[in-house]
Order: sequence, then C-alpha cells, then structure tokens
Amino acid sequence: MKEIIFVGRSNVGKSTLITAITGKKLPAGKRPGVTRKPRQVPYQDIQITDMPGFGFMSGISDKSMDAIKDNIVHYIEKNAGNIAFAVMVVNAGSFAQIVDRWNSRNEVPVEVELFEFLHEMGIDVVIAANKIDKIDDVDVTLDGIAERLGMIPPWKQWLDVIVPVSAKKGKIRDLRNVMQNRLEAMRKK
Ligand SMILES: Nc1nc2c(ncn2[C@@H]2O[C@H](COP(=O)(O)OP(=O)(O)OP(=O)(O)O)[C@@H](O)[C@H]2O)c(=O)[nH]1
Ligand SMILES: [Mg+2]
Repeated sequence: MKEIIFVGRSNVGKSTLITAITGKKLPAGKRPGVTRKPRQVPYQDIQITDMPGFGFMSGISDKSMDAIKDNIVHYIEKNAGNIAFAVMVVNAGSFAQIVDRWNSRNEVPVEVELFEFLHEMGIDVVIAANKIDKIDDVDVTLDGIAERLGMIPPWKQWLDVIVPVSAKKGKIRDLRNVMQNRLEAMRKK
C-alpha cells in the first residue's frame, strides 16, 4: 500500500501532527525520543507512517541514536517504491539556528542530509514548519527555512513545498490541502 512518511528531528511534533491529521491518537511527549519504531496509521486509501525522530534523545546513548538513524535510512530504502512523498517536519523556531550551528562546524546538518537523501531516492518532500504558534515573524522565519534548504526566498514562491502548521492548535488546513493535491496528482498518473 502507498504511504506518506513523516520524518524529522526528535520532538519537532511529527506524532502530534499525524494525530491532528488522522484523528488517530499517537504517543507524543515533551521529551525527544518518544517514537522509537515506524508506526502506520490508515489515511484515506493509503497510510501515513510516523517515523522515529533523529538527533538528540533523552536517555539514549550515541550508539543507539546512530542505530535509529540507520533504521530510518534503511526503512526509506526498503520502502522507496511505495512512498508517495515525505513530509519533513521541522521546528520552525529552531531550524535555522540548528542548521547554522552545524554549518559553522563544517558539518552537514542531519535534516539537510535527510532532505537530500530523500531527493536522491526520488521521493518528493513537503516541509511542514511546525510550532508556528510560537513564531512572531512568520515570513522571516519561513524565508530562513527556505533559504537553508536551497529554495530561493520569498517562501511564498514555494507554497506547495513549505507549509506553516501548528499541530498543537490544529492549524493544519494548508498541509491537508498540499497533501491532497499531491495525492490527486499521483492518482491521475
Ligand atoms: N507549541 C507547540 N508545541 C507542539 C506543537 N506540535 C507538537 N508540540 C509539542 O512538541 C512536543 C513533541 O511532540 P511529538 O509529537 O511527540 O514530537 P515527535 O516529533 O513525534 O517526537 P519523537 O517521537 O520523539 O521523534 C510535545 O510536547 C508536543 O505537545 C505545536 O504545533 N506547537
Ligand atoms: Mg513521535
């Protein structure tokens, strides 16, 4: 069955967002590392997969965190043929800072690495800029996210790729629409 995978750093709100979209209650929590294995939820005639987050998790060794990242990559490689597209969830408020910190150490940030990996696998990526309820200047924040993923600002040129959401406040209409458009385009093929 076709699936939409939700990926991203730990604690960005993937599970909360899937609950808001599907109505299926998934474990979510204040500490990173709540979701440890891919979990499928039915959505229309396909499924949404809630992936574990990568990056820091409380109470987990570096080795286990690497293993989780390997599992994510593995899952994507194995299921690439079934993946309709990916929703990469980012924390709108901290994304730019995290990317800049990694870049200043001459390292490729994990989220950028994942974004590129998905493209290499031929998987389309939608960016859900979550926790937008905590942002004062939404345009500046979204321009910053676009730029760091290689999309030339203003972000409004990328309305079908970058979507502000608040999983917590249930502000998910734009994401639903973007997902729907992609699914319809896919069904017509
Ligand atoms: N302010 C705000 N908080 C949010 C939003 N979405 C999720 N959160 C909170 O962020 C925390 C993490 O949410 P989860 O859904 O568990 O995040 P996750 O990405 O699934 O985390 P892992 O499973 O650990 O990778 C929880 O405390 C949520 O209540 C949002 O839109 N706004
Ligand atoms: Mg989760």
